[in-house]
Amino acid sequence: MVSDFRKKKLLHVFTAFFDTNGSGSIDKKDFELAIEKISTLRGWKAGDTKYKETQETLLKIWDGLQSRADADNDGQVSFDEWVTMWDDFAKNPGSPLEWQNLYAKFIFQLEDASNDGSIDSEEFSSVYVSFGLNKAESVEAFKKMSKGKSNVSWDEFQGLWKEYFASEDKNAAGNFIFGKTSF
Ligand SMILES: [Ca+2]
Ligand SMILES: [Ca+2]
Repeated sequence: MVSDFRKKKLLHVFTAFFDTNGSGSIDKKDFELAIEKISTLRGWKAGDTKYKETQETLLKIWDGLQSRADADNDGQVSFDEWVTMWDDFAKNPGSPLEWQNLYAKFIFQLEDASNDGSIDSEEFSSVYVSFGLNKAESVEAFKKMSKGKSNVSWDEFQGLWKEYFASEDKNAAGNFIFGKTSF
């Protein structure tokens, strides 16, 4: 059984970051849209190296996600399939799937716009605003996640990431890594 609290966290990531076209399930089209959206945010054009890298990474993430989560093989990852997959992760957060690692790294690097190996409040909140989240809430979420520090490193982020998907503790700092302050 996955608790309501964890389900709400999973729903937030599903809705805000994966089901890009709002169809109620995740499929390849969502990733194609996300590639466009992120490239527009960063000013990359089709043919640019960064555009191609983003496309390659996101399509790899989709392949990995679909092959592990799409249990009924209909080309769509439903919310129930999503929850089942993350519940498997939560049982053994030390052994993530390859696509889960890729996605964690992708989000971190997307936020680390200055490419100095850590993310700050402005970098964090501007990415989430581009995904439709509220700026003030994202800034607040950063404060909670960083416990008041101005930066979060990749090492710290990986620990916070595990907490997001596995922790039942409502006060865990990891609950805030996706820009939301309450569930
Ligand atoms: Ca969709
Ligand atoms: Ca499915």
